[in-house]
Amino acid sequence: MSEADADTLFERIVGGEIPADVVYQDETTFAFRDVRPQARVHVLVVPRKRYRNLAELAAGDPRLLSDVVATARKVAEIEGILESGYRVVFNTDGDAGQTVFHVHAHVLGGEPLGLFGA
Ligand code: DGP
Repeated sequence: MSEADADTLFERIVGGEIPADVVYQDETTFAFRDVRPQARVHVLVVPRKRYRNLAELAAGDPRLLSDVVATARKVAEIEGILESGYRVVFNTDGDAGQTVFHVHAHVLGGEPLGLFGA
């Protein structure tokens, strides 16, 4: 995939142009299953409006960031992992391994998760 394709990938998923397993959507956010799940539950939450990464979203529209986090909670509720626990990860740029430059929260759970960075 070219860099430009990777940049617009999630916009095309949000727009329905590329199919995805949608878990939840509302006016400002969109949640769908990760195509390469790293846990029994692995859902991506994106704002409909594209920001490149967490740093740009936090600086540009903190309210929209709070919508993304609220949607992560909704996803946990829908997936039945609110009580058992879940992890929210925003990979941000190079060392974190971000590959798609449309900010997204990974919502992970449904099983015990390994210790981070171990
Ligand atoms: P990150 O490394 O944080 O940028 O994560 C990007 C995630 O996006 C990665 O876990 C795999 C997922 N992904 C990539 N392409 C697609 C796709 O076409 N559909 C779906 N559902 N997920 C994708």
